[in-house]
Amino acid sequence: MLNKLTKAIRSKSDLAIHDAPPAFAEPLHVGRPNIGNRDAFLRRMEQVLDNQWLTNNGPMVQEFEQRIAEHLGVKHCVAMCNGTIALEIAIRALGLSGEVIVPSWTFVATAHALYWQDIMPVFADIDPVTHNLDPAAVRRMITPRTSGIIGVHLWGRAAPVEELRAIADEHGLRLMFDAAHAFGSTYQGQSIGRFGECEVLSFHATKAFNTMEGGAVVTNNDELAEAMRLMRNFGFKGYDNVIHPGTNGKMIEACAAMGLANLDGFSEVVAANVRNHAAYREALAGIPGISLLDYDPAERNSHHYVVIEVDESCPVTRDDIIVALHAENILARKYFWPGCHMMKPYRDLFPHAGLLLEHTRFVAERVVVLPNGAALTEEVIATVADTLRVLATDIRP
Ligand code: T4K
Repeated sequence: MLNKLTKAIRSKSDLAIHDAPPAFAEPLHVGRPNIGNRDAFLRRMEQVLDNQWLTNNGPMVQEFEQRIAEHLGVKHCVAMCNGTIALEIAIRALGLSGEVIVPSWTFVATAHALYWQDIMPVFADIDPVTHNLDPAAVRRMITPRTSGIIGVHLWGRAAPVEELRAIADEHGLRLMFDAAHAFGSTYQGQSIGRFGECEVLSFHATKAFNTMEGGAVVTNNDELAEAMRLMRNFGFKGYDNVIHPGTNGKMIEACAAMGLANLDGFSEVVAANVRNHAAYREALAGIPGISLLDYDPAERNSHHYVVIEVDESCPVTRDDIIVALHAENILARKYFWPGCHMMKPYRDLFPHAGLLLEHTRFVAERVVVLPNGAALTEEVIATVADTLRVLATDIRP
């Protein structure tokens, strides 16, 4: 459905913050789901209903796991009900305990998955250019209680995999990745999903590739995969035989059906995102103080996140930009402001964590994530950019 554009934005007086009508009749969301081939999904749903098999490792989930493992070139895909439970189960299966080093600059689920299990997330600073963990900062946070590192491939850009591997090996730590943003990304030409001891994917509705809700742990480790399969199904090994502590982390057949339908259309989603990114680049060029985060042309990336940074040379602040965009019904986001360390559960634990997170604080004050997705048009992108250009250049009172 096309979102109706109501006006052109050429000067300050055209802005909704100055009482003009909003640019869009309906809200323009950052996380609008990519709905793939409806017919393919509905056909698969007919099959699910005909099978009378709705969950508990049904045929759709098994096919989905096989297709994802093939797609990523990894031995095992253990599908789960969401990325957060997948993180929790992976953390348990790896036997993490005590302290685990994570970035603060990530979605709060990365930290929660540890803390929920009485493991302390210890926040290490990031590289302000890549927004990913800074290996030197990781080294600084290691203590005798550290059991592991969770790297996050933020915005689908690979974390410094090799450097983190070297640190983990040197200190006898386990290494896993939160690859929630990185379905379809590569590191040194190889699909994300193959690194660390395991990697965790999210297939949430707002992700480039979605199963409505869903997630998975992918790994080449047979034993780990086996343990996670048990854990996601209460530890059952056949009827009446519980051999492991566990929970309910199962993906349902309807989600797998959505995933299978969407997987066939994923390359089209990426192609649309790449086009959108290029259109944003062109439209945003020359706006003072605003830069678009780049993706490495040598690596694959779904280009799902359109991330801009607002620096000191911009005449308006990042937060003023958010207010002005929202007034136009452009619901841009400050992901992942203010950083996990500033969110109440963690701020209460570590009130001074920010002192060691200089780059996290710096980036958190600058980032705006703009709407993206297969349904976006060039006209919409141009309007988002026009709003930013007028805000940053038309500074007449
Ligand atoms: N690790 C990382 C690094 C992650 O980014 C995430 C999830 C996880 C782990 C955990 O994976 P999951 O357990 O979620 O599988 C959203 C998502 O809920 C979350 O999945 C995602 N990261 C995070 C980055 O974004 P919110 O709180 O921003 O969601 P919400 O409800 O504000 O939705 C975002 C936008 O999308 C809204 O403007 C509305 C729009 N939207 C949303 C849904 C669900 C739609 O248009 N349609 C929809 O169906 O967290």
